[in-house]
Amino acid sequence: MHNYKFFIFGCIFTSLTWSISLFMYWKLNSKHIDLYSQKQILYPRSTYDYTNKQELKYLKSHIRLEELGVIKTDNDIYIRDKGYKDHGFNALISLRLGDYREHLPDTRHKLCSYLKYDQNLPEASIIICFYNEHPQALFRTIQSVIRRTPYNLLHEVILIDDYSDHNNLHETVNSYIVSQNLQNIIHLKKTNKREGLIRARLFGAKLATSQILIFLDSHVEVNIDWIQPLLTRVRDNRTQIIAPIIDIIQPDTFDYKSSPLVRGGFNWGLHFKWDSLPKGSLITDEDFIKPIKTPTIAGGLFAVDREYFSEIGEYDPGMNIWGGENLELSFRVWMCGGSLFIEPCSRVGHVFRKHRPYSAPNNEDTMARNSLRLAHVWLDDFKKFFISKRLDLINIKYGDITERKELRKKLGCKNFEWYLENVYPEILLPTDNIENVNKKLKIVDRPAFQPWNKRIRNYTAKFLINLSNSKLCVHPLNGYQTKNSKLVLRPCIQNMEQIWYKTDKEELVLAKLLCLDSSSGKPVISKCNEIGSTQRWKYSDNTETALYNLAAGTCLSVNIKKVNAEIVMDICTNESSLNKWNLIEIF
Ligand code: LR7
Ligand code: MN
Repeated sequence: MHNYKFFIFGCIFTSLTWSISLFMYWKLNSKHIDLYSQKQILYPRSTYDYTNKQELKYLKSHIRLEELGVIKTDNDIYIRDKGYKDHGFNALISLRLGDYREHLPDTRHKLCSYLKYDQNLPEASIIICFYNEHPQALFRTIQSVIRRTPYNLLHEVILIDDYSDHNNLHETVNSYIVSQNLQNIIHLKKTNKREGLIRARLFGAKLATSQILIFLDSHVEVNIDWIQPLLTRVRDNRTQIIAPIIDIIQPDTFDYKSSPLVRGGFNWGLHFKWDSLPKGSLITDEDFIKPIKTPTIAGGLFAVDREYFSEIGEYDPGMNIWGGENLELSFRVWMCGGSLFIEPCSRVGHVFRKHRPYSAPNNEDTMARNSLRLAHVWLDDFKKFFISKRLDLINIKYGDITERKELRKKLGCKNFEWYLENVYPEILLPTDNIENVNKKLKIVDRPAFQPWNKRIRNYTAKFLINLSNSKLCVHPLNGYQTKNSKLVLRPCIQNMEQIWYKTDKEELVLAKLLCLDSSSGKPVISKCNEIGSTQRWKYSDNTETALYNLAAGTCLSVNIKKVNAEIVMDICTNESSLNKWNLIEIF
């Protein structure tokens, strides 16, 4: 009996201690979560309310992102097309996404989520400069930073408006900051004239006050726990500059896609490019979370110790508007005693636009100017490879570079040959003989990855596209092999001209050759570009279905039901029978 009592007490005592320790453990671990949600209360947000779901029912598409591009009015078309022109992406979707998206895929390797970061990392000043940015793209950049950065690690966000001249952009951004009650953390400043991203960032860096600077482009979304790996490494070694993995935000749909682990390189045109990792770099799971030593960084997103940034010579203030500063910084850091790494557990999505939507004053080729500057300061004899590739630049003025040359001397930097041999030994030189080339090619797996690499196509079905209640099918006007051929209605016939192959990436490939594409406003068949969007088509059924294009936000239609009627893209309505199709399967 006695023993039994002890046993009961024992049980109660053990469970109590367990509960207390579990509670303590939970309390400690949730510390950063608490701070995080406190922030959410401090900074309430508005999100885009998509109310008109009724109209979309017949598409039977349940993914919100896919509905966001739907065109309903002429004004929608205007917003979309002006957006492509002014920003290089689908601004209708950007607008409707609003200022924050809660759910981004966690694109990190699974081991990253088990890492515990030090709670007392140094604080960061985030510097974002922008020129005529689409407001919602900028707001998402800001909100993603505010909401996905632990409260105690975010010292300030410094927004530099590089003398934007789009309608009241500065005012719009300013009122947004006030309306969100973010004045204490976001400092918005404007340059006195258009400076370009290099001098705009220098201006921002001068205002920053915390130990670590993080530069971001104005159209990014930072992902879960993005900042901790960057801060940890810069704190542990102040001469390392650390970049995240740059995930891909697709410009037509704003789909967020994971990027593989790659590193930065360059070619003799002095263009940045991505390279594969050396063979054997990624074998065990742990390999996927190790920092990646990189010869160059892309330039837009990186963390650096503020004092080190200044010691090493910041940026070359003689560089204009855009281009080259990323390679200049990369060469300088490696040659003058620092190093560059990519942290695979830090992920930031960046909108890869269809084209650069702005030019420089007087149409200056600033990439050429800036590349000449960096070649003359840093490349030693190797600059001949660049110059001989770009004889067209011979008369271009690149300004005075004395100060940058002095900086190189003052810092006692190593030469470019050292850099090539020690940091980027696999780069091919125009003077390499066959033997050398083969030796270098063995270091890495080639061809190197680019986000839009070729892939193997998987076909999942094949069919004719028949206009409902008719005997007419979609047919290429100039033959199935002709790129950019328009499409018309012709009597249905089972041959190469009319058999469409559906792929697992939602493309429709005519005769396994060219893809149905909405990119030029009118549907055409064009080279399959492997990045989807204008070539991605949604349908709900095989009969009486709409064929909805994800990037266009409109549906495949005709204006009249007759032979040779042109196929067009039109607003998706349920009433019209001129946009309903039967997909007649062929086995
Ligand atoms: O005159 C200007 N003033 C500015 O403030 C021109 C641009 N900007 C701003 C602009 O709004 C943006 O926020 O500067 C930022 C970068 O300009 P982008 O987005 O036009 O550059 P990018 O993404 O096309 O190009 C890449 O290369 C550039 C070379 O100068 C910069 O280093 C960019 O930061 C860099 N972007 C990235 O590294 C993101 C990943 C791309 C890749 C690969
Ligand atoms: Mn960019």
